[in-house]
Amino acid sequence: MTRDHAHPFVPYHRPRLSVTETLRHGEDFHRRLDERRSVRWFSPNPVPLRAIELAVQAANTAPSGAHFQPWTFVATNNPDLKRQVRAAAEEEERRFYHEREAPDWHAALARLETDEHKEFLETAPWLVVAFAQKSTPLPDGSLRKNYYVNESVGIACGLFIAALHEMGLATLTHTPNPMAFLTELFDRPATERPYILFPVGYPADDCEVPVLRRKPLSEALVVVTG
Ligand code: IYR
Repeated sequence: MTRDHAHPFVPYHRPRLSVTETLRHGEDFHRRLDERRSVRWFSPNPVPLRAIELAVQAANTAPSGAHFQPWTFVATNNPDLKRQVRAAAEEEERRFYHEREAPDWHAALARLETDEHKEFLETAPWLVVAFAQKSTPLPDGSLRKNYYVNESVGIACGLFIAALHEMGLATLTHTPNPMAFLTELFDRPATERPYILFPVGYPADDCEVPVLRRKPLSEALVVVTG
């Protein structure tokens, strides 16, 4: 295909798999992803920074609105900072669980047996916060508006989670409510807002997860044949 491009394009080729191989790759990938669970009990064993870098590199391959890549991942293994994050998150969560009128939430969350105690925010060797950039300051001092920020950062976070899982690491998509305290603690600009807080580490040896079932494909996929 030859077009007169105003911007540089390069050919894009992927190895053409046979149909059998196509399906085998899909089955293998699904089988591995299906072993992932959100974890709330972490081993304190250290995780090298390189593992976090690799997961963020995977996240950084996400498609994004206008390819503006509107995310920043901020990682810390600083015990003092983790303690401050935990204290602030638990204060918000105490309000959520005890003071706010949230009966619908409480019923929906019952089987997860979550409460306001967030020990994992200190036990997990790393905390990684995904920040969403509503706009991005450019070198010339102007502010670029970003598009489809939620979708873009959501996809990046999905890839981040999958990459951690591939490395045998675990995480939790933790969203203390509200999360504004993270902007301050991590000294992020006002153009960014905290999106998801990920504790990252190996699951604790005695880690348990609630018994949940994934909805069957028949509920997840509607096929309209032509
Ligand atoms: N943010 C609270 C409550 C909570 C909300 C949802 I939706 C969950 O799937 C799990 C928990 C907490 O982290 O405990």
